[in-house]
Amino acid sequence: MSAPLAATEWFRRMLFIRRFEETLLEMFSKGLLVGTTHTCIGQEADAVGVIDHLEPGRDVVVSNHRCHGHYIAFTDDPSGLMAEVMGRVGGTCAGRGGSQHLCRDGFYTNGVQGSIVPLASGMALAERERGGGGAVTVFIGDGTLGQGAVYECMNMAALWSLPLLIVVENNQYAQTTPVEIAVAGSIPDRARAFGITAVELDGRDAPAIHAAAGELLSTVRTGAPAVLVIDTYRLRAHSKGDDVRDPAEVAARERTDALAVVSQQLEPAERERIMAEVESALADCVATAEASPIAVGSAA
Ligand SMILES: Cc1ncc(C[n+]2csc(CCOP(=O)(O)OP(=O)(O)O)c2C)c(N)n1
Ligand SMILES: [Mg+2]
Repeated sequence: MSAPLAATEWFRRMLFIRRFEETLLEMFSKGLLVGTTHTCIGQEADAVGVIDHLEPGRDVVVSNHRCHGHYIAFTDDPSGLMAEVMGRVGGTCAGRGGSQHLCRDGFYTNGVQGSIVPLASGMALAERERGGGGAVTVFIGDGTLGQGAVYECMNMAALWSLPLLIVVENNQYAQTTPVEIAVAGSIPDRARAFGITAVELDGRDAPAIHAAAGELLSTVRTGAPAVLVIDTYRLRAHSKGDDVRDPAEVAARERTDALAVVSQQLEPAERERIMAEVESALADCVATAEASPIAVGSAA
Protein backbone atom coordinates (compact mmCIF):
# COMPACT_ATOMS: atom_id res chain seq x y z
CA MET A 1 0.00 0.00 0.00
CA SER A 2 1.59 3.28 -1.11
CA ALA A 3 1.90 6.28 1.21
CA PRO A 4 -0.65 9.10 0.78
CA LEU A 5 0.15 11.56 -2.01
CA ALA A 6 0.98 15.21 -1.26
CA ALA A 7 -1.40 17.81 -2.72
CA THR A 8 1.36 18.95 -5.11
CA GLU A 9 1.70 15.41 -6.46
CA TRP A 10 -2.06 15.01 -6.88
CA PHE A 11 -2.14 18.29 -8.75
CA ARG A 12 0.80 17.45 -11.00
CA ARG A 13 -0.45 13.98 -11.95
CA MET A 14 -4.13 14.94 -12.44
CA LEU A 15 -3.30 18.14 -14.30
CA PHE A 16 -1.03 16.28 -16.70
CA ILE A 17 -3.87 13.88 -17.61
CA ARG A 18 -6.32 16.81 -17.88
CA ARG A 19 -4.06 18.84 -20.16
CA PHE A 20 -3.11 15.78 -22.20
CA GLU A 21 -6.76 15.11 -22.99
CA GLU A 22 -7.65 18.78 -23.57
CA THR A 23 -4.82 18.75 -26.09
CA LEU A 24 -6.25 15.60 -27.69
CA LEU A 25 -9.63 17.32 -28.14
CA GLU A 26 -7.94 20.31 -29.79
CA MET A 27 -5.94 18.02 -32.06
CA PHE A 28 -9.02 15.98 -32.91
CA SER A 29 -10.85 19.11 -34.02
CA LYS A 30 -7.90 19.87 -36.33
CA GLY A 31 -8.01 16.37 -37.84
CA LEU A 32 -4.66 15.37 -36.32
CA LEU A 33 -5.89 12.19 -34.59
CA VAL A 34 -6.78 8.80 -36.00
CA GLY A 35 -10.07 7.13 -35.05
CA THR A 36 -12.06 8.28 -32.06
CA THR A 37 -11.28 9.52 -28.54
CA HIS A 38 -13.09 9.53 -25.19
CA THR A 39 -11.69 11.71 -22.43
CA CYS A 40 -11.72 11.09 -18.66
CA ILE A 41 -11.69 14.83 -17.95
CA GLY A 42 -13.18 15.14 -14.44
CA GLN A 43 -12.33 11.54 -13.52
CA GLU A 44 -8.53 11.84 -13.25
CA ALA A 45 -8.47 11.20 -9.49
CA ASP A 46 -9.76 7.64 -10.06
CA ALA A 47 -6.79 6.73 -12.25
CA VAL A 48 -4.21 8.45 -10.06
CA GLY A 49 -5.63 7.26 -6.72
CA VAL A 50 -6.09 3.60 -7.63
CA ILE A 51 -3.07 3.06 -9.87
CA ASP A 52 -0.60 4.61 -7.43
CA HIS A 53 -0.83 1.26 -5.58
CA LEU A 54 -0.02 -0.80 -8.69
CA GLU A 55 3.31 -1.74 -10.24
CA PRO A 56 4.00 -2.57 -13.89
CA GLY A 57 5.72 -5.96 -13.99
CA ARG A 58 3.76 -7.23 -11.00
CA ASP A 59 0.19 -6.03 -11.56
CA VAL A 60 -2.22 -5.87 -14.49
CA VAL A 61 -4.63 -3.09 -15.46
CA VAL A 62 -7.53 -3.69 -17.83
CA SER A 63 -9.39 -0.63 -19.05
CA ASN A 64 -12.11 0.45 -21.42
CA HIS A 65 -12.86 3.09 -24.06
CA ARG A 66 -12.12 5.87 -21.53
CA CYS A 67 -8.59 4.68 -20.82
CA HIS A 68 -6.05 7.48 -21.31
CA GLY A 69 -5.81 8.46 -17.64
CA HIS A 70 -5.37 4.83 -16.60
CA TYR A 71 -2.64 4.32 -19.21
CA ILE A 72 -0.69 7.43 -18.25
CA ALA A 73 -0.95 6.65 -14.53
CA PHE A 74 0.23 3.05 -14.98
CA THR A 75 2.90 3.28 -17.67
CA ASP A 76 4.23 6.84 -17.47
CA ASP A 77 4.39 6.66 -21.27
CA PRO A 78 2.31 9.61 -22.47
CA SER A 79 4.46 10.00 -25.60
CA GLY A 80 3.61 6.45 -26.64
CA LEU A 81 -0.09 7.15 -26.16
CA MET A 82 0.11 10.46 -28.01
CA ALA A 83 1.90 8.78 -30.92
CA GLU A 84 -0.64 5.95 -30.88
CA VAL A 85 -3.69 8.20 -31.20
CA MET A 86 -1.87 10.07 -33.96
CA GLY A 87 -1.33 6.79 -35.85
CA ARG A 88 2.46 6.96 -35.56
CA VAL A 89 5.03 4.16 -35.59
CA GLY A 90 6.29 5.19 -32.15
CA GLY A 91 2.88 4.57 -30.60
CA THR A 92 2.10 2.03 -27.89
CA CYS A 93 0.84 -0.43 -30.52
CA ALA A 94 2.88 0.97 -33.41
CA GLY A 95 -0.01 3.27 -34.38
CA ARG A 96 -2.45 0.51 -35.24
CA GLY A 97 -4.57 0.27 -32.05
CA GLY A 98 -5.63 3.87 -31.55
CA SER A 99 -7.18 5.38 -28.45
CA GLN A 100 -9.09 2.39 -27.12
CA HIS A 101 -7.01 -0.65 -28.11
CA LEU A 102 -3.85 -0.38 -26.08
CA CYS A 103 -1.58 -3.18 -24.97
CA ARG A 104 1.71 -2.74 -23.17
CA ASP A 105 3.48 -4.17 -20.12
CA GLY A 106 0.41 -5.52 -18.33
CA PHE A 107 -1.93 -2.77 -19.54
CA TYR A 108 -4.80 -3.76 -21.83
CA THR A 109 -7.85 -1.93 -23.17
CA ASN A 110 -10.85 -2.86 -25.26
CA GLY A 111 -13.89 -0.78 -26.20
CA VAL A 112 -16.43 -3.61 -26.02
CA GLN A 113 -18.37 -2.93 -22.84
CA GLY A 114 -18.32 -5.74 -20.32
CA SER A 115 -15.96 -7.92 -22.35
CA ILE A 116 -13.00 -6.78 -20.32
CA VAL A 117 -14.35 -8.19 -17.05
CA PRO A 118 -14.08 -11.85 -18.20
CA LEU A 119 -10.65 -11.06 -19.66
CA ALA A 120 -9.53 -9.51 -16.39
CA SER A 121 -10.95 -12.45 -14.41
CA GLY A 122 -8.95 -14.90 -16.51
CA MET A 123 -5.82 -12.83 -15.96
CA ALA A 124 -6.57 -12.78 -12.22
CA LEU A 125 -6.79 -16.58 -12.29
CA ALA A 126 -3.38 -16.64 -13.97
CA GLU A 127 -1.99 -14.31 -11.30
CA ARG A 128 -3.43 -16.51 -8.57
CA GLU A 129 -1.76 -19.56 -10.11
CA ARG A 130 1.52 -17.70 -10.51
CA GLY A 131 1.44 -16.89 -6.81
CA GLY A 132 3.51 -13.72 -7.05
CA GLY A 133 1.03 -11.45 -5.27
CA GLY A 134 0.02 -9.65 -8.47
CA ALA A 135 -3.43 -8.09 -8.66
CA VAL A 136 -5.63 -7.36 -11.67
CA THR A 137 -7.61 -4.12 -11.65
CA VAL A 138 -10.37 -3.65 -14.20
CA PHE A 139 -12.10 -0.30 -14.73
CA ILE A 140 -15.73 -0.25 -15.90
CA GLY A 141 -18.43 2.41 -16.15
CA ASP A 142 -21.93 2.58 -14.67
CA GLY A 143 -23.45 1.72 -18.06
CA THR A 144 -21.44 -1.49 -18.15
CA LEU A 145 -23.36 -2.75 -15.11
CA GLY A 146 -26.06 -3.73 -17.63
CA GLN A 147 -23.84 -6.53 -18.97
CA GLY A 148 -24.56 -9.94 -17.43
CA ALA A 149 -20.97 -11.11 -17.84
CA VAL A 150 -20.00 -8.69 -15.05
CA TYR A 151 -22.06 -10.71 -12.54
CA GLU A 152 -20.91 -14.08 -13.83
CA CYS A 153 -17.38 -12.86 -13.18
CA MET A 154 -18.20 -11.60 -9.69
CA ASN A 155 -19.56 -15.07 -8.93
CA MET A 156 -16.44 -16.82 -10.23
CA ALA A 157 -14.10 -14.29 -8.61
CA ALA A 158 -15.68 -14.98 -5.22
CA LEU A 159 -15.76 -18.77 -5.65
CA TRP A 160 -12.20 -18.98 -7.01
CA SER A 161 -10.59 -16.36 -4.71
CA LEU A 162 -9.34 -14.28 -7.61
CA PRO A 163 -7.03 -11.30 -6.94
CA LEU A 164 -9.41 -9.01 -8.84
CA LEU A 165 -10.39 -5.40 -8.12
CA ILE A 166 -13.33 -4.09 -10.13
CA VAL A 167 -13.41 -0.29 -10.12
CA VAL A 168 -16.77 1.12 -11.19
CA GLU A 169 -16.35 4.71 -12.32
CA ASN A 170 -19.93 5.87 -11.94
CA ASN A 171 -19.80 9.12 -13.90
CA GLN A 172 -23.60 9.33 -13.77
CA TYR A 173 -24.15 8.68 -17.48
CA ALA A 174 -23.77 5.97 -20.08
CA GLN A 175 -23.38 8.10 -23.18
CA THR A 176 -26.69 10.04 -22.83
CA THR A 177 -28.51 7.73 -20.37
CA PRO A 178 -28.55 8.93 -16.73
CA VAL A 179 -27.65 6.26 -14.19
CA GLU A 180 -30.96 6.75 -12.29
CA ILE A 181 -32.97 5.31 -15.14
CA ALA A 182 -30.56 2.48 -15.95
CA VAL A 183 -29.23 1.03 -12.69
CA ALA A 184 -31.65 -0.20 -10.01
CA GLY A 185 -30.77 -0.54 -6.34
CA SER A 186 -27.32 -0.10 -4.83
CA ILE A 187 -24.20 -0.78 -6.91
CA PRO A 188 -22.05 -2.02 -3.98
CA ASP A 189 -24.91 -4.27 -2.84
CA ARG A 190 -24.76 -6.02 -6.21
CA ALA A 191 -21.20 -7.10 -5.38
CA ARG A 192 -22.04 -7.86 -1.73
CA ALA A 193 -24.65 -10.34 -2.96
CA PHE A 194 -21.67 -12.49 -4.04
CA GLY A 195 -19.88 -12.04 -0.71
CA ILE A 196 -17.51 -9.51 -2.28
CA THR A 197 -16.32 -6.53 -0.23
CA ALA A 198 -17.55 -3.31 -1.85
CA VAL A 199 -16.83 0.31 -1.00
CA GLU A 200 -18.52 3.38 -2.50
CA LEU A 201 -17.11 6.88 -2.23
CA ASP A 202 -17.27 10.42 -3.60
CA GLY A 203 -14.72 10.84 -6.40
CA ARG A 204 -14.19 14.51 -5.54
CA ASP A 205 -12.27 13.33 -2.45
CA ALA A 206 -9.01 12.21 -4.06
CA PRO A 207 -7.24 11.10 -0.83
CA ALA A 208 -10.29 8.94 0.02
CA ILE A 209 -9.93 7.12 -3.32
CA HIS A 210 -6.24 6.50 -2.62
CA ALA A 211 -6.88 5.20 0.91
CA ALA A 212 -9.78 2.93 -0.07
CA ALA A 213 -7.98 1.51 -3.11
CA GLY A 214 -4.86 0.81 -1.03
CA GLU A 215 -6.83 -1.06 1.62
CA LEU A 216 -8.87 -3.04 -0.89
CA LEU A 217 -5.83 -3.99 -2.95
CA SER A 218 -3.98 -5.30 0.08
CA THR A 219 -6.76 -7.87 0.61
CA VAL A 220 -7.29 -8.41 -3.14
CA ARG A 221 -3.67 -9.59 -3.32
CA THR A 222 -4.52 -12.34 -0.82
CA GLY A 223 -7.35 -13.63 -3.05
CA ALA A 224 -10.32 -11.65 -1.76
CA PRO A 225 -11.87 -9.90 -4.80
CA ALA A 226 -13.29 -6.42 -4.21
CA VAL A 227 -15.34 -3.71 -5.86
CA LEU A 228 -14.65 0.01 -5.54
CA VAL A 229 -17.45 2.31 -6.72
CA ILE A 230 -16.29 5.86 -7.35
CA ASP A 231 -19.05 8.40 -7.80
CA THR A 232 -17.57 10.83 -10.27
CA TYR A 233 -18.55 12.97 -13.25
CA ARG A 234 -17.23 13.42 -16.75
CA LEU A 235 -16.84 17.10 -17.55
CA ARG A 236 -16.77 16.78 -21.33
CA ALA A 237 -18.90 15.04 -23.92
CA HIS A 238 -19.13 11.24 -24.02
CA SER A 239 -16.80 11.29 -27.00
CA LYS A 240 -16.52 14.60 -28.87
CA GLY A 241 -19.69 16.60 -29.54
CA ASP A 242 -22.37 14.29 -28.15
CA ASP A 243 -23.46 16.09 -24.97
CA VAL A 244 -27.12 16.61 -24.09
CA ARG A 245 -26.63 17.40 -20.39
CA ASP A 246 -27.76 20.64 -18.76
CA PRO A 247 -24.73 23.01 -19.03
CA ALA A 248 -25.52 24.34 -15.53
CA GLU A 249 -25.17 20.82 -14.10
CA VAL A 250 -21.80 20.39 -15.82
CA ALA A 251 -20.57 23.83 -14.69
CA ALA A 252 -21.50 23.10 -11.07
CA ARG A 253 -19.52 19.86 -11.13
CA GLU A 254 -16.57 21.59 -12.79
CA ARG A 255 -16.27 23.94 -9.81
CA THR A 256 -16.08 21.06 -7.32
CA ASP A 257 -14.20 18.29 -9.15
CA ALA A 258 -11.15 16.65 -7.56
CA LEU A 259 -8.67 18.71 -9.57
CA ALA A 260 -10.39 21.97 -8.59
CA VAL A 261 -10.38 20.89 -4.92
CA VAL A 262 -6.67 20.05 -4.93
CA SER A 263 -5.77 23.16 -6.92
CA GLN A 264 -7.36 25.34 -4.23
CA GLN A 265 -5.10 23.76 -1.60
CA LEU A 266 -1.92 25.03 -3.26
CA GLU A 267 -0.10 28.32 -2.88
CA PRO A 268 -0.47 30.34 -6.12
CA ALA A 269 3.28 30.26 -6.84
CA GLU A 270 3.40 26.50 -6.40
CA ARG A 271 0.38 26.04 -8.63
CA GLU A 272 1.95 28.20 -11.35
CA ARG A 273 5.24 26.32 -11.14
CA ILE A 274 3.55 22.92 -11.54
CA MET A 275 1.36 24.22 -14.37
CA ALA A 276 4.46 25.39 -16.25
CA GLU A 277 6.19 22.03 -15.69
CA VAL A 278 3.14 20.16 -16.98
CA GLU A 279 2.93 22.33 -20.12
CA SER A 280 6.60 21.76 -20.84
CA ALA A 281 6.30 17.96 -20.37
CA LEU A 282 3.22 17.92 -22.60
CA ALA A 283 4.95 19.93 -25.33
CA ASP A 284 7.85 17.41 -25.26
CA CYS A 285 5.39 14.56 -25.53
CA VAL A 286 3.61 16.08 -28.57
CA ALA A 287 6.95 16.88 -30.23
CA THR A 288 8.19 13.29 -29.71
CA ALA A 289 4.98 11.88 -31.17
CA GLU A 290 5.04 14.27 -34.14
CA ALA A 291 8.63 13.25 -34.93
CA SER A 292 7.55 9.64 -35.35
CA PRO A 293 6.60 8.50 -38.89
CA ILE A 294 3.00 7.72 -39.81
CA ALA A 295 2.29 3.99 -39.44
CA VAL A 296 1.47 1.95 -42.52
CA GLY A 297 -2.09 0.74 -42.05
CA SER A 298 -3.13 3.56 -39.72
CA ALA A 299 -5.85 5.92 -40.92
CA ALA A 300 -3.51 8.93 -40.76
C1 LIG B 1 -21.13 -4.15 -25.88
C2 LIG B 1 -21.15 -2.70 -26.22
N1 LIG B 1 -22.34 -2.08 -26.39
C3 LIG B 1 -22.36 -0.77 -26.72
C4 LIG B 1 -21.20 -0.06 -26.88
C5 LIG B 1 -21.25 1.41 -27.28
N2 LIG B 1 -20.86 2.23 -26.13
C6 LIG B 1 -19.60 2.71 -26.02
S1 LIG B 1 -19.40 3.55 -24.58
C7 LIG B 1 -21.00 3.34 -24.14
C8 LIG B 1 -21.51 3.88 -22.83
C9 LIG B 1 -20.69 3.38 -21.71
O1 LIG B 1 -21.15 3.89 -20.49
P1 LIG B 1 -20.37 3.61 -19.16
O2 LIG B 1 -20.14 2.16 -18.98
O3 LIG B 1 -21.11 4.32 -18.09
O4 LIG B 1 -18.95 4.27 -19.40
P2 LIG B 1 -18.62 5.83 -19.67
O5 LIG B 1 -18.69 6.04 -21.16
O6 LIG B 1 -19.63 6.64 -18.95
O7 LIG B 1 -17.24 6.01 -19.15
C10 LIG B 1 -21.68 2.59 -25.09
C11 LIG B 1 -23.10 2.22 -25.00
C12 LIG B 1 -19.99 -0.74 -26.68
N3 LIG B 1 -18.82 -0.11 -26.78
N4 LIG B 1 -19.98 -2.06 -26.33
MG1 LIG C 1 -20.79 6.15 -17.29
